[in-house]
Amino acid sequence: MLQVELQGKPQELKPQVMAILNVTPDSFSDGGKHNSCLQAVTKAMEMIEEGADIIDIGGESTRPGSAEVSAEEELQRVIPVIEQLSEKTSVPISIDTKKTIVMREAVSAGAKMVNDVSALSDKGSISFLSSCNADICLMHMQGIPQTMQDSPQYKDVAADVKQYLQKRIEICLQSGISAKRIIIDPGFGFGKTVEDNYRLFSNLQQFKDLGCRLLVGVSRKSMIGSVINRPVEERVYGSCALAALAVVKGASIIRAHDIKATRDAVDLAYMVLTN
Ligand code: 9MG
Repeated sequence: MLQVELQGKPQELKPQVMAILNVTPDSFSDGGKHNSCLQAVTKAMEMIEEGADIIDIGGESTRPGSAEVSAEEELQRVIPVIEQLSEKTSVPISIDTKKTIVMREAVSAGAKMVNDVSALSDKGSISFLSSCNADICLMHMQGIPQTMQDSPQYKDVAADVKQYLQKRIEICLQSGISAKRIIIDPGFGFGKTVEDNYRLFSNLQQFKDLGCRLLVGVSRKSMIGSVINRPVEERVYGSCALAALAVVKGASIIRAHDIKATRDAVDLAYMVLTN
């Protein structure tokens, strides 16, 4: 967790809940682009009411097996939502994208953070981030979403992921992006077996050595379903259990679907941590 000095004593900063707002065609049912934009903004405002600190807007699915969409399509999905939402709230908006062009347009529409599951692999993304003030989440992924779960391979999953993130941080620092703006994420479920995910989770505290805020995204993921044997719509309690544990292990940001429940879990874990 991020530390600040208060009256000479280091104080933990309260962990944040990042709300997931997918704006893919299957997210908001009935017709028309305008209608779904309105529904997305309404959903975001509800999640803010429930305690979200950041809204993470994504127009391309990163689920295992999902297909890529064009930049034009992604822009059409996310930009109107960012424009309208940033008129209504000062809660920071994050853009979940791998594409430099989408990052650029989203930041000029009002996004304050870039969440990139490819850790700035697209051409021009590092130089764009070094030219603006947006925060950046660098996530680890082995492979690409279409095939990443086919046969993940690691020598030592925690050490390998940590080494990768350290290299990505170094590249950012060399490009003038300060550590304060960088958030790291081990990427649960992105090219990892269930065992890899739990080994990573057990070693989460080691990632704090890298000197950046740590984001954890496990909400409703199959690593939870495979242990408690429940379908995706029944994974709220499991997601909250891991959210609380992640806070105790040093996470500063929890990415989640179920905001009310996650807020409670995070606040209680934080209470334990600070007493
Ligand atoms: C987009 N997305 C889906 N899962 C994610 C996770 O675990 N972390 C981050 N940063 N983004 C994610």
